[in-house]
Amino acid sequence: MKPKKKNVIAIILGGGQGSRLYPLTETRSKPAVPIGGKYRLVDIPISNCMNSDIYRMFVLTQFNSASLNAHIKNTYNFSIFSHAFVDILAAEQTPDNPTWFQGTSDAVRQCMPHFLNHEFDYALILSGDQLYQMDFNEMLEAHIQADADISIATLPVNAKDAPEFGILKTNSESCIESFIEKPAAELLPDWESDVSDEMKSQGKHYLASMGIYIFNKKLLVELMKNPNTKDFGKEIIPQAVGHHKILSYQYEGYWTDIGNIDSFFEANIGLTNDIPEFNLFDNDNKIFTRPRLLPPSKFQKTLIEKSLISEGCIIQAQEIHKSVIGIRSRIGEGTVIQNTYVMGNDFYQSIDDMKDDIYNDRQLVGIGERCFINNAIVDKNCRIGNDVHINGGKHLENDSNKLYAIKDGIVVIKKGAVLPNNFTI
Ligand code: ADQ
Ligand code: ADP
Repeated sequence: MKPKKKNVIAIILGGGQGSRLYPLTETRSKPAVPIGGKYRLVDIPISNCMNSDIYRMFVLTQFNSASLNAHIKNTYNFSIFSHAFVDILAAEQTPDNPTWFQGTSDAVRQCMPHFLNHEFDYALILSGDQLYQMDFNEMLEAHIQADADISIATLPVNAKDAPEFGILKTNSESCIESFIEKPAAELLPDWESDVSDEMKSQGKHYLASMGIYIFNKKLLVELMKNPNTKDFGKEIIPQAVGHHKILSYQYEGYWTDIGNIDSFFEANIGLTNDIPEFNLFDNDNKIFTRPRLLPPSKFQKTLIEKSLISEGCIIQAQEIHKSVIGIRSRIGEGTVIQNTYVMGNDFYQSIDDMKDDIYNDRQLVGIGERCFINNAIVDKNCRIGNDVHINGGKHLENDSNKLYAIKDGIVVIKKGAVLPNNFTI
C-alpha cells in the first residue's frame, strides 16, 4: 500500500557548537539567534514546515538554552486536539552515548529513539541556518512519484561557491550518480552539470546540495544503525550513492546559508532592499514567531531610509539608513545608524531605573545620543553610551574581546555589552 503523503516528521538540525556565528552564539544556541528584528533562526525552518502542512517537528541542538526553550514554548503552542508539536532535543549524555553530537547524522542517530515514538513514513531533514521559503510538499510529491529512497534538494551554484557545498551529478532521470562533499576548486571541472540556459547565463554550472533531505523511514533506521558514520554530507550521502535511489529535487528560488557572521549580516541587511529576495510580506508564506503584544514604535523627527523597524521601539535618532532595528530598541537623539542590525532589547527600563542609572553615571539600555554606528551588529540588551563611534569595514582586522568581536569587517557588539561614552572602534 502506498504510504500516506502527509506522514512526515521534520528534523531540524539546529546547530553544532555554532562557532562560525560567534559571538552571537556565546550565550545562546544557534536556533535562538535573533534574525530580522523580531524572529529567531529556528522560526525559518519551522515556518517552512507549517506552510507545507508539516506539523511534527524536532529541533536538534548541541546545547540547550533558556532562550530557545522560552521561544519554542511561548510561540508554538498547538491545540491539544492536533498532533502538532515542536520538540527540542538537546545532546544528552546517556550510558550508550557518552558524547555530544559528533556531526549531523550522529545527532539524528542519537535522537532516533525519540523519532521512533511517532508514526511516520518519511523524515524531512533540514538545516537550521538557511534563509528560504520552500514548499516541502512539492519535494515530497516528487520523492513519492520517483519512488526514491532519498531525495536531496539541490540548486545550481557558481565555481566560487561550489567548494562550500556538497556537489553532485545526476542522470537523465534526475537521480544522483555521484556526489562529492565540498570539492577543492581544482576538482571542479569534473563536476559540471547540464543546467538550464538561465542558470548557465549566471555562471551556475554546478548542482549543489542544499542540505535538505527526505529519507524513507526504513532506510533511515537502517543507515542510523552504523555508529561510525557521523555526517550526512561527508559519509551518509556519498556512501548511499550507487546503492540507493537518490533523487535530486532542483530548486531555483532564493536560498542562502546564514551560517557565518558575514552571511548572517548580509541576509539581515538584504531584508531592507526595495524588493528583498526573502519576502516577509507574503500572505501565503508567513514567518511565524512569538506574538509579543508590543506597543507601536514611536519616532521623533528621524530620517529613515530603506530600513525595517520592529515593534515597541522608542527612536529619537537623527538618521537610520539600510538597517534592521529590533524589538524594544531605544535610540537617542542625534544618533546616526547605517548598514547595521540592532537586535533590540528583551525589556524596557522603568523611569526610576533610568533615573538611577543617570544619577550613577551608568549607560542606559539601548543606544545613546550623538552616536555613529556603521557596518555593525548590536546584540540584545547592550548599553551604548553617548558619542560612541563604531565604524565597521574592511579596514578593521579580525578581533575579539569582552565587549565586541570583529569578523570580516563587521563589528559585533556582544549581548549586554556596556560601551562607555565616547567609545570608538
Ligand atoms: P554544512 O552546512 O557545512 O554542509 P554542517 O556544518 O554539517 O554542514 O551543517 C548542516 C546543518 O546541521 C546546519 O544547520 C548546522 O547548524 C547543523 N549541525 C551541524 N552539526 C550539528 C550537530 N552536531 N548537532 C545538530 N545540528 C548540527 C551541509 C551539507 C552539504 C550541503 C550544505 C548546504 O553537508 O552537502 O551542500 O549543507 O548548506
Ligand atoms: P536572547 O534573546 O539573547 O536569547 P533570552 O531569550 O534568554 O535572550 O532572554 C529574553 C528574555 O529574558 C525576555 O523574555 C525577558 O523577559 C528576559 N529578560 C532578560 N533580561 C532581563 C532584564 N534585565 N529584565 C527583565 N527581563 C529580562
